[in-house]
Amino acid sequence: MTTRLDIVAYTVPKLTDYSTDSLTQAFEDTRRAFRDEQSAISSEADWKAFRDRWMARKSGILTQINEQLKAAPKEAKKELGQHLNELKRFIDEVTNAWREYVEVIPRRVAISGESVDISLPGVRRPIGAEHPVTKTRNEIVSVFQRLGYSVAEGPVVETDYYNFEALNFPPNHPARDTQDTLFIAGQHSKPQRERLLLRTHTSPVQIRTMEKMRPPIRIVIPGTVHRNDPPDASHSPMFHQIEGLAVDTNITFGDLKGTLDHAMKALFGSNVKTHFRPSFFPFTEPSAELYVTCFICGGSGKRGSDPCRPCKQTGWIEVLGCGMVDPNVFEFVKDNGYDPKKVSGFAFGAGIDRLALLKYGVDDLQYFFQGDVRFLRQFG
Ligand code: 2NL
Repeated sequence: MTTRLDIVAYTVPKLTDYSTDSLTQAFEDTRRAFRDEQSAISSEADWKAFRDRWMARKSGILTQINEQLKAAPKEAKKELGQHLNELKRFIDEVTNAWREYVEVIPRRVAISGESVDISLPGVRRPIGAEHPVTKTRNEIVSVFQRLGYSVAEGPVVETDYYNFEALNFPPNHPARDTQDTLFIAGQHSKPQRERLLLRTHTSPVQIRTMEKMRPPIRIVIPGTVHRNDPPDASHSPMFHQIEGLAVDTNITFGDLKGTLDHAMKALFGSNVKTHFRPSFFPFTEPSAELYVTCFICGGSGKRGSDPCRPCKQTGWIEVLGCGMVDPNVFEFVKDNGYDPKKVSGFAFGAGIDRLALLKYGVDDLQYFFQGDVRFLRQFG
């Protein structure tokens, strides 16, 4: 059968030059040919011929390109393979859309108004990709689940009591000023501790969990938090945190160090080193910032002859804050078995978004919240 495809038919060139430029050009030509042929389809017969030409197992164009991959010199195989995979994805997407248009819809139209043919295939929905923040969150959660931690969650709209007071931020204490809080309007008639706000950290859930569960406990709490920060490359009024808490008899700073050192090796690779530097948080005493050797430059502070930006040439990256739970915090949940004379605990908190930026080498936080599939599908 003669179809309009013959006019623009494409033949796979024999590759002799495996340089990056030449491979990129060859695959660009292939994609252009594919698009040209596809735009020439005007009937179901065209569609079938087109599908066979590109997809047929035996000598379709994709198969022919695959043959070339086998024949390619070893050094070029990886790059050629990447190009081929990208081409396959592209072709799959287009052909699936066409199959829907040419095969499924006409059959559905033909039966409409009569009965429903339940043997028809369903509408194919494109498969999404896991969001990089979700991916990072799940990885961290898994590491702690393997250590026996449970996952707890709690409300995003919180009271002043759970977000500040029970975490050892007394009313009017300057520590509250370090977080620019978003309050629900019109609550001045309420006592301060009952006023509602968007939680500025996930810590309130730890208090809520301690009210419900007696020690010993091991929990991690992932979730969204809000602060009144204008959006830029490293800030967003909504972002994600994960916090952890372990309370038992005789929990020491050594347990904190061992647990977090293990977690960092599980997340960033067994060769990272950890470093604890004294810090301050209202709810822990002593408090520390945890640094890991920069997983971008391997701790050297340099990328080739350029300075390493993520670690500012120090070779170390700050990943989270941590410390031993302040006895003042336990006082608020003392009646449920958390007498600071009998139990001790450690806690930590990390910004998931920041870790995801570092992990995936993304240079602007805003990409995470724009929902652009061209960005998101790169993490599929
Ligand atoms: C950071 C630091 C931290 C905690 C969070 C916590 C919670 C309770 C008691 C004690 Cl209920 N501590 N959480 C402790 C130390 C640090 O977060 O920089 N987060 C992004």
